Order: sequence, then C-alpha cells, then structure tokens
Amino acid sequence: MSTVSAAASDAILGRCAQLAEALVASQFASHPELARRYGPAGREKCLQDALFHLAYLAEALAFDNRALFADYVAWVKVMLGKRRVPASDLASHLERTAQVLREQLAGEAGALAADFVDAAVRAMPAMPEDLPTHMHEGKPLSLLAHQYEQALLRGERQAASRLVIDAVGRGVPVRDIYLQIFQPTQYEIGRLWQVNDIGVAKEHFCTAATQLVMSQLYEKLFSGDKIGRTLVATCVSGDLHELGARMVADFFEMAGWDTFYTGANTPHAAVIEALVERNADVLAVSATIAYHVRQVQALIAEVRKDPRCARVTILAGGYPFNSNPELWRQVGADGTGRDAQEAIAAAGRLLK
Ligand code: B12
Repeated sequence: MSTVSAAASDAILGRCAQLAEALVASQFASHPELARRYGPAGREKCLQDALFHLAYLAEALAFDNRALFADYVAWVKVMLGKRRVPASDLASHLERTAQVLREQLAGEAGALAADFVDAAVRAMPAMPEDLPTHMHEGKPLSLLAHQYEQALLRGERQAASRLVIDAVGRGVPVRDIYLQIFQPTQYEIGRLWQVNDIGVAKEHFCTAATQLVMSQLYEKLFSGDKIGRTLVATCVSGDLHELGARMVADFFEMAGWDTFYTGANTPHAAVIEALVERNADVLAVSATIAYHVRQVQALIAEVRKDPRCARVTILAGGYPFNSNPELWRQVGADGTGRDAQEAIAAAGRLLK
C-alpha cells in the first residue's frame, strides 16, 4: 500500500466534516439554482451525500484501490438517478469534491485523492443507469424464488414461510433454499430499494421475515454428523448486514462443523475471545459496506498478533470482496468465497 494513499485516506477521515462543508458551500455558491431546486433540506442531504462519498473515498485510498471507489460511484449514480438527481449533478458534485481535495489537502495526498475522484467521474458515462433483476430465470428454484419474493413484497410472511417449508418437505435441500431463494431475494430487495421501487420499511420487513424463515429451518441444520472442526463467523465492527455471515455459518454447520456465529457489529476483542474459547480452526469475517473493509483488515491484524490464535485460518467475504477479487489479499485473509458454498470449499482447501 502506498504511503501517499494511506496519508490521503487519513487526512480525509481526520477532516471529513470540514471537507464536506467546504465542498457543498462551493457547489451551492457557484450553482445558485441548486438552492432554488432543492431548498435547505436539499443542502443538508447534499452534505450527508458528501460525507458518504468521502467515507468511501477514504476507504478506497486506504487500500490504494480505485475500483472500490468506482464501484461506489456506479452504485450512487443509479441510486440518485432513480431519485431524480441527474448524473450531471452527481458528476459536478464529484468534480468539485476533487477540486476541494486538491485545495485543502496538502501536496501529493490531495492530488492522489482528487485523481481517484476524477477517474471515477471519467468512467461515469459507461456506468449503467439501471440495474437488472437478481431474480434470474432458468434455475431449478427460480419460480419458487419469484413466488417467495412476491409474497414478501405483499407483506405475506406466512405465505412466504409456507412456500419454503413445503419445498423442504418435498426434499429440496436447505442449501438450495439459501442460495437460490433467500440470497437472490435479499439482493433483489436491495435493488428495488436502490432503484426507488420500495421503501426502507419493506426492505426491513422482507429481511426480518427471511430471518424468521431461516430459523424455521434450523432443525435441519443440526442433524448431521460432526467432523471435529470449529468455525467462528462474525460481521465486522460497525456492519449491520448479518445474513451473509449467518448463511456462511449455517453452511459450515450443515457440513458437520461446530459453528459460533456472533451476528452483526461484533467488537474485535469479543471475536478473539470467541476464537480462543472455542479453539476455532477458521474465522469467517463478513463486511458488506465498503467503508468497513479497514475494520476487516484491523481485526485480521489483531487475530494474527495474538499467539493464542496462531492456528486460525481466516476467510474474508461479503459485498465489497465480491466486486473486488483481490481485496481479500489486501486485508490479509487466507482466502475468500463469493457465497456460502465457495466459503466452505475455500476452508476445505486451506485446511487440507
Ligand atoms: C438487508 C440490508 C440491510 C439491513 C441489514 C439488516 C440485517 N439484519 O442484516 C440494514 C437496514 C441494517 C441495512 C443498512 C444499510 N445498508 Co444495506 N442492504 C441490505 C440488503 C438489501 C440485503 C443484505 C443481505 O441480507 N444479503 C443477503 C446475503 C446472503 O448476501 P451477502 O451478504 O452477499 O452474503 C453472501 C456472500 O457475500 C458471501 N459472504 C458474506 N459474508 C462472507 C464472509 C466470508 C468469510 C465469506 C468467505 C463469504 C461471505 O456468502 C454469503 C452467503 O452466500 C443489501 C442488498 C445486497 N445486495 O446484499 C443492502 C445493501 C448491502 N445495503 C446498502 C446500503 C447502502 C446500506 C446503508 C449504508 C444504508 C444507509 N444509508 O443507511 C446501511 C449501512 C448500515 C451498516 N452500518 O452496516 C447497499 C450497499 C451499496 C454499497 N455500494 O455499499 C446495498 C447493496 C443495497 C443497494 N442495492 O443499494 N441494509
């Protein structure tokens, strides 16, 4: 990792409130129509957006990883575009961000940070304005997945649960239910929120309902023979997305592992305590929001430093790792996997 990019990352994090204020003031001063179009609430929103952009930028710089910031800009282009903020406004906001970074951060650090932003702005025209559905056809459970998602979107969690319980009763493997029904439905719910088709309440409802239905399958998880291996699965500190890590833990459980799943937002010291107490073979660290990747790196560094964890193999995964195939190496993990099935395959390879 270059020291310039690390310095730029630290400088942004140390002064993000000031930088965000400077860039929104500059943008509204040179485009007075923005104040008329969006009003004071719009200015506040713009400030929040600026802070959000800076958080993602600081993380991308911390790993000297331009793709991490470009992925974020592609996501935000769709998200804002679907809320009637034109891509040209986003581009001008980002160009101003680059200018403020050049002005306010000293020397090479400011120039590099601005360059990350400029590169993403240049890539914007090729970034999509809309997103394809995650409810793909042609898989054995596609129809069932569609019915499950539709039941949840109608607010009918009992009907959704019934679809799954009946399928399991007919012999559909729980692993297929996880990867062909729960996972695409969750991704689709996220897409629908991103493109402004559903609100936060519906997204929360669907997630809570899926967690409930997962729990209804638990007796199926614990029925196999044990293989004498232990997994600790956790979401990194600050990250609230718990289903990915839970699915990973459940796949290991179904493969005969003893699993200890700590859920969302777990402090590093608590993870180490769990690894030691359980005499764990593998730690699975999950992060979904890209600006938590440094937390993954910090947790891994702490585990590596602790001699009691010397034999622990570490996997890192989740949303940013799936779009950045080399990121797991940058955080110091031993391996990764794009989904729960790949996670267990990676553990098998590493422990051989
Ligand atoms: C549900 C949800 C939430 C819930 C989470 C509740 C809960 N109890 O989990 C809540 C409301 C808290 C939430 C909050 C936010 N969210 Co959210 N969320 C989602 C959503 C819709 C589903 C997540 C999920 O359940 N996925 C299903 C699981 C099974 O998939 P998975 O996590 O990818 O896991 C699989 C693999 O990645 C892999 N894996 C995962 N972990 C690991 C670990 C290891 C070691 C390995 C090997 C593999 C592995 O295996 C898993 C199983 O196959 C996603 C959409 C999406 N695409 O995921 C958005 C999404 C992730 N959220 C998003 C955002 C922006 C946010 C917020 C920042 C919104 C805000 N402004 O507040 C906050 C951040 C909160 C925080 N501090 O973490 C964006 C992220 C975009 C981006 N570019 O970063 C997404 C993509 C939505 C979207 N399409 O816009 N969210």
